[in-house]
Amino acid sequence: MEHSESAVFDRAAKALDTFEIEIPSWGFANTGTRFGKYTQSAAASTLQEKFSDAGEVMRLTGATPTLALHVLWDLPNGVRDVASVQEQERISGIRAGSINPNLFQDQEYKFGSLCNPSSEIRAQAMAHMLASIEIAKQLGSRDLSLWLPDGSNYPGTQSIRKRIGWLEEALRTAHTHLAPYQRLLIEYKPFEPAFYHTDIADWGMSSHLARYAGPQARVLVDTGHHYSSQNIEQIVAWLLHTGSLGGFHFNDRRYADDDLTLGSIDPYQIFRIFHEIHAGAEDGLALDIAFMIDQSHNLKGKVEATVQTVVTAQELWVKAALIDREQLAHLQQSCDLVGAEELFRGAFWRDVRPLTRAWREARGLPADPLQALRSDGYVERVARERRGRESRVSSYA
Ligand code: LRH
Ligand code: MN
Repeated sequence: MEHSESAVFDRAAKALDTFEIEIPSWGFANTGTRFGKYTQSAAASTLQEKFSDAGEVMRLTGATPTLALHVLWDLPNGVRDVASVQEQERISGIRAGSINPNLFQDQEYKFGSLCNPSSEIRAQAMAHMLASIEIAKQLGSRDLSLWLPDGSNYPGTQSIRKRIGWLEEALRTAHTHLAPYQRLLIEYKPFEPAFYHTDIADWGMSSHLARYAGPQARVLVDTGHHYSSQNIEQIVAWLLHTGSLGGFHFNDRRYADDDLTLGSIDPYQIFRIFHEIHAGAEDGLALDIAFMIDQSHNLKGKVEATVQTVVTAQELWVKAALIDREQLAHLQQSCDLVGAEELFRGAFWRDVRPLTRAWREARGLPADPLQALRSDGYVERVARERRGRESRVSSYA
């Protein structure tokens, strides 16, 4: 790999030019934990406000052209709300991204949705899945991103294998309703809200269900959905190798599914994941990976936390892009452990902020998006406009 300053900048610019990350509408809403929700006057609660905030993040970063939508939170009237989403797309210049069904709020889903022992309730859940796919079709959204809270809290209280059978059939049926360009992303999570078994608990279960459902189904990796001792980049390597990686929900955590901002606890984790992806691309793997953020900003300013997250993701993406993988391959082949580690970790230590700043200036973007946000008055303006509506807290967490 060439190491001249211009070659390094070109490599960084090439990586940043193709780096896009989707932001979640729910990241702009008032959220909290079961112990409390600390509302913010600038928080978004309407579709217009969520698309407006997404537009501000795109204006400052140039890397977030799409907004993930959660059906019951953003389209409470189902397909009838598609026109209002399209209206906001026109006004904000932000496109609707992945469509996320809500199979975790209705009282009927106490014992599960697609895995519920009641065939009536399974049918109700399937109806919501198909309505979500129809919404995605009308919006031209490619990804139907599915997370199920389904599971149980006590041993012996549910048939795990019966639930697998119901799930296989449901996802295969859903797959038959996808348009040819669409994908079904299957997100796994080891626990919460279920605390004995979760029906889609790990990458193996999600991979099987994707294969069983059909060729347009893939695995979605939420970085917060792993036991703390799990090697997530190894899972990513396996999913790249088996061609079943569809996308990521990026966030960070110290303990469980904490949904903290990306890179706030373990930035090296995301760097190691990004390395696997760059390596896969350089080895010619046909990659089609949706990068998405899935966080809840309970304490940080919501637009600020989102801009901070995008900037951090861009920096970690460039650090990993600048690894001299040719040289690394030699050191790995010769088992020069310290040599390989120093090269690998050295890329992580590298301060790439001068490169990302120069790339932004070259693309007509603010060199420091966070600083630009702090001085452009957007948050103060929307806080004035939205003051007095803090109480409208979304039902998320
Ligand atoms: C579940 C999850 C899922 C979403 C929700 C907002 O923990 O990660 O992706 O539906 O958060
Ligand atoms: Mn998620």
